[in-house]
Amino acid sequence: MPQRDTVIFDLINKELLRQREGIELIASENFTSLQVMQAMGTVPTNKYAEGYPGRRYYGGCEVVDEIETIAINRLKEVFNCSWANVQPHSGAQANVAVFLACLKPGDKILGLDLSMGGHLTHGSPANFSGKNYQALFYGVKKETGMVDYEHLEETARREKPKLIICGASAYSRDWDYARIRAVADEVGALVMADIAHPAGLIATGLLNDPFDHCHIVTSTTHKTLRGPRGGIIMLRHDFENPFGIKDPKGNVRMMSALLDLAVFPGMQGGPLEHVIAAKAVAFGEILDPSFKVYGQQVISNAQAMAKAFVNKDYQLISSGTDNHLMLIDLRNKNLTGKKAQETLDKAHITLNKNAVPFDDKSPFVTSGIRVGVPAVTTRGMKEADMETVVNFIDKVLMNPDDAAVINGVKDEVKTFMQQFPLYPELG
Ligand code: DSN
Repeated sequence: MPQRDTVIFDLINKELLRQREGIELIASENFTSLQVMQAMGTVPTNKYAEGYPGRRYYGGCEVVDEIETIAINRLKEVFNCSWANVQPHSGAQANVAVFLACLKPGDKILGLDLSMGGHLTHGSPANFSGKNYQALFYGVKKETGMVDYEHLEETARREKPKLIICGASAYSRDWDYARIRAVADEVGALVMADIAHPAGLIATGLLNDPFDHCHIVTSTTHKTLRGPRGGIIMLRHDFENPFGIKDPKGNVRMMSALLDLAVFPGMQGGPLEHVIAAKAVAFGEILDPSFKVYGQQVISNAQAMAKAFVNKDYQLISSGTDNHLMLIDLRNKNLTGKKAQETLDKAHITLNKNAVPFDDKSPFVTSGIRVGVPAVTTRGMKEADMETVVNFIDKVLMNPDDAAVINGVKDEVKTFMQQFPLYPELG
């Protein structure tokens, strides 16, 4: 056997230290439990298992069949679904599979504009979704920062897309899924909800439930769901594809079968059974009542943080939050998102620059930042800690070129974070 790779393991330890000492506010990040992380580093990584439980293309799949079946069953219980696929390697892959199962190349899709908080896979010209399909967009209202449902409805009625996508990466409000379904039914479109960001809050009943209104729901597993990095696809109610997409043999199949075929062999090969094992562990944790307490704390923390920012005259898009994140326009502070992100990084406060709706700056610079609380809530922070975190952020942003102030905050952050141990079992 080769010698232990100390170069890489030293870097992994360095990353552990970075995560421990800093304040993690990237809205799409979280810290898995130790057992979720441990499940990922296990022997199913060695196993090829193309296919699905009970119908694989390789021998020796009896154990991974059990693992994958438990993952599917637990996920179905989490979201009260009739069908789920746990194989997508990421949320983007989950969305690719939905497009393959539902649409023909060139079909029209309608999603939230990336520059208004949407996601690359919802039709961006830089992504497969914008290259292979005719992408149309709705946005948010300039005055309120809320989804412009009238614009969505007008566009749907005029363009008659085949797929309407709801969901976002930088939107702090809940969704009116019933309203989107109503116009979709009117124009003959399917509705896909990409709940990657708020999934953990939906799973615990703290936000509107998309499943009765949206034909198909996709998500990542690593954001508010607090699982390993990965994707999932779910149906509460199965149905026939209304657009005549058939399986490779030309047979009409239910959407669940088309989605399974779209994931494998449509766009992935062997599933990552070690990650599926970790997904199963995470879904088990979500089914425990303690996960709802976590979700409630996420929302309380986000609201406490939003209030603390507003008290310091930061401008929040839509003036607040219903979920785990907030989007802040920094133009009244004479800062760009890029400068804010880079300066906060120096104080070990991690977040990301983000375009704000109707931004006049490029996506590399941006006028805003996105701030999320799932990770710091997992670390054990409560409402009062949000005020402390906002005070750190404000001190840095008000002194962006003062190295002494920034280093001082970095030291304060390190001391502060010692109250919130991360993976103490790892030494
Ligand atoms: N990159 C993710 C996020 O940060 O929201 C979305 O895929």
